Amino acid sequence: MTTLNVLNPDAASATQGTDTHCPYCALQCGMTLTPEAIELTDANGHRVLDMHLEVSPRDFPTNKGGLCRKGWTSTKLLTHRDRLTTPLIRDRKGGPLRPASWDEALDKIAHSFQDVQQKYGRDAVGVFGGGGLTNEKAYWLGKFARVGLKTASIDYNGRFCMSSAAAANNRAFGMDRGLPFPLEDIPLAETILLVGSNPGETMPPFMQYFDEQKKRGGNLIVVDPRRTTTAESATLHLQPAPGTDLMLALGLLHICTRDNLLDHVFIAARTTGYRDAKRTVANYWPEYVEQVTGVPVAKLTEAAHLLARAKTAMTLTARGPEQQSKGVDTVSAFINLMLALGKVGPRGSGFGTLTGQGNGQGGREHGQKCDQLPGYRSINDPKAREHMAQVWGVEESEIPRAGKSAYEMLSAMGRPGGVRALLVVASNIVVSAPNVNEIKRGLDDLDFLVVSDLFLSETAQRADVVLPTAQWAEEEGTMTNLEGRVLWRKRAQEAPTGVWTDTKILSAIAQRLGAGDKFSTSEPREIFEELRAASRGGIADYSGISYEKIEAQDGVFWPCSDVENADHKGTPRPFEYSFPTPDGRARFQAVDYRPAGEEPDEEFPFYLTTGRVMGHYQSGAQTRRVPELAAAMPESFVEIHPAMAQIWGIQDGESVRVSSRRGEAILVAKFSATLRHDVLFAPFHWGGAGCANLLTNPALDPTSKMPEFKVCAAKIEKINEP
Ligand SMILES: Nc1nc2c(c(=O)[nH]1)N[C@H]1C(S)=C(S)[C@@H](COP(=O)(O)OP(=O)(O)OC[C@H]3O[C@@H](n4cnc5c(=O)[nH]c(N)nc54)[C@H](O)[C@@H]3O)O[C@H]1N2
Ligand SMILES: Nc1nc2c(c(=O)[nH]1)N[C@H]1C(S)=C(S)[C@@H](COP(=O)(O)OP(=O)(O)OC[C@H]3O[C@@H](n4cnc5c(=O)[nH]c(N)nc54)[C@H](O)[C@@H]3O)O[C@H]1N2
Ligand code: SF4
Ligand SMILES: [Mo]
Repeated sequence: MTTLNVLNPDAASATQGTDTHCPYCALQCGMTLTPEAIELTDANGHRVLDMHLEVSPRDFPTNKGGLCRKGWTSTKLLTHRDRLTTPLIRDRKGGPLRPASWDEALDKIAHSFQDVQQKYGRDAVGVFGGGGLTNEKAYWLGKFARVGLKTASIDYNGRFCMSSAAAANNRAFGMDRGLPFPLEDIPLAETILLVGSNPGETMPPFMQYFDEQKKRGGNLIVVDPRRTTTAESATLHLQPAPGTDLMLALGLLHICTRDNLLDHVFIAARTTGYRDAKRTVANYWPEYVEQVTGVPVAKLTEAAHLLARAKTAMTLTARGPEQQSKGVDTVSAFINLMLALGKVGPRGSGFGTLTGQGNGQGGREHGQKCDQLPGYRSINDPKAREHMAQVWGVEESEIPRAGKSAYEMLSAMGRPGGVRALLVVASNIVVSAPNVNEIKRGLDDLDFLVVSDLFLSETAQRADVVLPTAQWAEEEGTMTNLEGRVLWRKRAQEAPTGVWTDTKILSAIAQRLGAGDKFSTSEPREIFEELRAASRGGIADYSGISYEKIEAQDGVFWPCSDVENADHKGTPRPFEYSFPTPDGRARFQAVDYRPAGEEPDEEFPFYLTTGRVMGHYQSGAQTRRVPELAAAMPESFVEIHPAMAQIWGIQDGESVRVSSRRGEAILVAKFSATLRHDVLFAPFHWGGAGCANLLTNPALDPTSKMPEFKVCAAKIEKINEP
């Protein structure tokens, strides 16, 4: 018997296994990876031994021993046969990709970037990052753009995810920490209003907290156009039309005001701006709100009273209300509601938003955003620029200014003034960006595309150079979960021969660009030390956090600037006594309703909304390659109400054409008797003809630049109709 796959001998000999976290979502469930020998039959029919990491759940505060199916199967991708293990180069447009050495690939990248910058200026080379990257990688990528390439053109997929909630939290509270309290506070809320979030599928172990809350006699109100598994478990389900959450929030505050349920002591003591907000709310009569949202007045009133009369209450939002062209105002309206009720701060009460990607929180703090420097600093703030110039050893004037947001940068690719070369690290934009026909056009018009990925994703397939990168269990780093808790993701085994880490790749390119002295390391721990210094004094201050401290106390909540005190746990509840605004008060925002960028009409009579299913993750580049997950959900589909399907002559399970003003997709019809009659729902986990983003509307929120993934107008047809 021969050994096929030689693992890190340290890990292989460890009997305890490695305590780490799941590679996927922001819950960052704790798991232990233990090496096990498995017997296989090779191509010649010989029995061989292979080493493989077994997953077992860990009793960590977020998952308390639970894992979803994606977590259980996550190690299958480490030894997957599709795994990239050598750089690939395309010699001419339209030609094939061929294997190449690292030197050849990196030289080609450096020359192409320099060539484009000489011809079109520095900002013509763009960088696109991802919220799945560790803090170290996200920080290194931001530094690579500003110091290595000296380009203003950097943004990331978090723009498509948390940007609306982030902007609303910043303007209300002066800080964007998705949940400003730990998950353990959730069961303390008598009433929870959960808006456009489906953790039953997107974070299954999270549901334990709602179960406990309900066991204590609490109420859960779910706002979702679909009757999801989460809505099924609720005390009350409100089913508004997509894109009308802002109206709903204004209506709830109107009812609470009318029925004298506000906390005027809290409003006076801890907030500003109430008078202006109150004035706008006066217009949102319950009957008017019912007309626009479709939620009956009786249910609106019941929800408002359940929330206002509870001693403790929480509102939690996720992508439903946020991925709209008015996502920021919508989140602001829900924050207003909680402030007016005096339900922000005391334990068991508060407003929070559920971050999605594994490091969605940390990934938006350390410089991947086009307008941001590490520590959640603004790139326009002269003091922040001075501080970073010192940390990086450059002149303040050399740090570029703010660039374009994600969709603005991507849709301008290849156009005058747009980027002509792009480096994509950890995102599959050909599947996940809105209006993908435009994204494909842009990628084709680029002079040069580089993609760093684990697999030949749909985006990597279009690249001029593809770089194979290490996976989660093969490198260490820190992740900041949905609670703002900084975690240590440990290394459990070595990466396969030929694969590099993203930090090593970036440092090697920087060297070839003449910035090697600023990128003299690629070790995560050394980069984390630099990140600590970079974030010191910023809003997201990590200066008091170390790997050892994280290990000792199940993670550290930022901000944490206490370097001396090894026991300092950081700040689990930053809003408990005051808000991090200049006057310590939270700020109401006067917001008014406006319709979605596109509403159903005669030609496109349905609302199309998009989202997730349990077994697949994001663009599906990873989970479509896990046999169990692919088998359970093999193809892209669209949910439709059976009564509407009958009108259109559509059978359950048949392939249909769904189209919008931007394109068409071929999807399998799936009947859902609990869906609103005017809504179609499609998940976005597939590429090709079944890609939901062929249809979505890139109407952007004016503040956050979030595209309207959750609302567009669409029609559905039988494929074989004349
Ligand atoms: N299985 C799985 N889990 C994941 C992910 C994944 O891809 N797959 N991704 C992770 C990431 S990055 C994220 S951001 C989170 C997202 O987590 P969620 O926000 O829970 O996921 P979504 O399915 O995008 O949207 C939630 C719900 O919003 C509803 N919705 C649609 N339109 C509207 C609307 O106009 N108003 C309201 N109120 N609701 C609406 C949808 O019906 C859906 O049930 O999940 C994380 N977890
Ligand atoms: N229609 C519609 N579209 C949406 C959404 C929606 O609700 N509806 N949601 C949006 C949201 S919330 C999000 S977060 C985005 C996510 O969409 P994407 O950014 O496309 O997310 P992923 O599929 O996670 O892409 C990650 C890619 O990086 C690779 N990868 C994983 N880890 C690493 C790493 O450490 N290094 C490198 N170099 N590569 C790595 C994976 O193999 C994969 O190809 O989609 C958005 N798009
Ligand atoms: S809920 Fe999220 S973190 Fe937990 S196992 Fe599933 S994908 Fe992983
Ligand atoms: Mo996300």
